[in-house]
Amino acid sequence: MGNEPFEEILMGNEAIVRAMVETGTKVVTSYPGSPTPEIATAINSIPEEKRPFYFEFSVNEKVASEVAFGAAVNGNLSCVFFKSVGLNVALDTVVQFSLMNIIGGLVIVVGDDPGANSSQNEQDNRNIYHMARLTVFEPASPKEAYIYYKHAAEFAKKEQTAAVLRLTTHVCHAREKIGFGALNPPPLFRNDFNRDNGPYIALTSMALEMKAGAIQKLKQAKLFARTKGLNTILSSDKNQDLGIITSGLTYLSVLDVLETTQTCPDILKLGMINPLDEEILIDFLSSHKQVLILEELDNILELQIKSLAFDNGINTSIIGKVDDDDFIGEYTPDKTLKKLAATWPDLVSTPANDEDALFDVPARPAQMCPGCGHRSAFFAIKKALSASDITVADIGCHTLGFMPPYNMGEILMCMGASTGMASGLSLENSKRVVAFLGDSTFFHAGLPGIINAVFNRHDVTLIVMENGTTAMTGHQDNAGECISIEALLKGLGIEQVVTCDTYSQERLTDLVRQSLAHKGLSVVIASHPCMLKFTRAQRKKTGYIQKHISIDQETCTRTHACVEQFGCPSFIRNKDGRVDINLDLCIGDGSCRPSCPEQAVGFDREEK
Ligand SMILES: Cc1ncc(C[n+]2csc(CCOP(=O)(O)OP(=O)(O)O)c2C)c(N)n1
Repeated sequence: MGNEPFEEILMGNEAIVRAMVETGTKVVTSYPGSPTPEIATAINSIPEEKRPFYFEFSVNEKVASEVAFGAAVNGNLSCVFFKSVGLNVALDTVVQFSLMNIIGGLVIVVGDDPGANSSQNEQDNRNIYHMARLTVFEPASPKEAYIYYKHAAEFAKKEQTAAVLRLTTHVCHAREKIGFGALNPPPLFRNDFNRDNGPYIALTSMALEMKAGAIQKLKQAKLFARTKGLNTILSSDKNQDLGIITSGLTYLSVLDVLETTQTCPDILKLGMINPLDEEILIDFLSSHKQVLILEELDNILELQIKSLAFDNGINTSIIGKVDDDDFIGEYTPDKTLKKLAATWPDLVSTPANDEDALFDVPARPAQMCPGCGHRSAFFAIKKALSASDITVADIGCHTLGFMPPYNMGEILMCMGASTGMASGLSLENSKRVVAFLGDSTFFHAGLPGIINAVFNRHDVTLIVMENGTTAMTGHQDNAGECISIEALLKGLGIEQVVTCDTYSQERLTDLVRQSLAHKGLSVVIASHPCMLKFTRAQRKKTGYIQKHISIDQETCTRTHACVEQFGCPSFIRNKDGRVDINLDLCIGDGSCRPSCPEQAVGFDREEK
């Protein structure tokens, strides 16, 4: 990263890191989650000694927000970033931010995920910013993500507050050529915390006084948006009757669709979506006969704009969401085209049959990687369970245990919820209840459920799926690197805590049986390093030779236990029943070998 201005094609997530450096951001914190983890990858690509700010992965989004806040009230411009549902975890803290005098300024980058591409829901966090009285900047492209981060930082510093940079999946992941600014020498770390900069204790009447301050800062936000020209009108001058109000990526979808039309409605693009600038909206509404509001997910803009029109006696016809489908999924150009065609058939023609546009691509379900320790764990644990046992999943790579052939994990909620749900299910229940939990999730939100089970003596067997990393989101570090989960659980007074490598499948089956027989909370730590991370590291070493598994075709009786019970994607079952190994996938770990009753699965000749 040079000091001079330059141009480069970068992802939105990467461009934000340059903006952090250019604005003199001093402290950055996060808990990983799509669509934002590449922000951390870009940060980590700067060697620590050259990085002009402090960065940490905190144990969860709430703690990450608190660390960034602490640094910001000490006078340092700070940033916290996480995914959509991360805001749920952080909310108890984040909802207080607008009440505080954050002297250094704080930027909260949240990646929403319309389409639930990599999330357990597609919640629209714009609902929350209104309640939390937070100013929200919404870029439409990677270039704008870079520019709007700088706006958010400037505003947060100026008003001594927190501001949100709202991203969505494709703004994070798209790539665009961006012109970057010059770097000034990084500011020094500040230690300016002083209670007189507060009040910082929001209790009783102070909370109300502080709320009045939050309302004032939102008014300043509207002025800031005007000075920066964040809410802009794109006018073709040909069609003054029709207008569109939109924001974020949907704006680009609208441009895409309207590229082919003869006339183009005027477009009001909102770059600041909370608070809304009533003045520009009233002007726009009053000067058009019909206005279509195009927004992904909920009808947040629509409800506010309709109420604004009502209060101001504006008769413009305002069209928002019409059917349930309008609330679901991404506003891709296809979907936007359909919506525009349904609203203004004379302007945009109805798209040809959908089927024509689809490629016939076979579905490719998510699955665990070859050699994944979780697969060995599920294979072994299944042998210890009976059909009546209830299995409760948690979020992580191990969630995939719900799929065939393992079929373990019949209910899933959110990170860390498995032990609590299992406790509830175990009450007055003759069925045994087994919960699963990943190691990163253990520290993130898993511990309170475990402590609750100890405290209230719930009869649950918990299996901690320990792989030494936060695998699902791209191998980020977690607290398990320096804190022993086994020691921690023993310290909580849990009597039955055992650890087993998941490749020792017979032993793991035995330990799960023993733990199920134990009354109260019992824990099995099913441990094996993430093999994707491990093999990647191995391949970087010189002289590394890839091992493979081979099948002795003379011994193989074609029972297919390897395919049907172990289910590693490296096995290929041919039409004639013969099983082969896909050498591009197989990592030669051998964890599949115990699955063959005939012992026909061995290592390839080279390794014997
Ligand atoms: C509140 C929240 N934050 C972040 C995520 C993204 N996420 C999904 S699973 C996961 C953690 C996975 O790590 P771990 O528990 O160790 O299981 P593994 O994938 O390694 O098996 C994360 C961070 C999420 N779903 N919810």
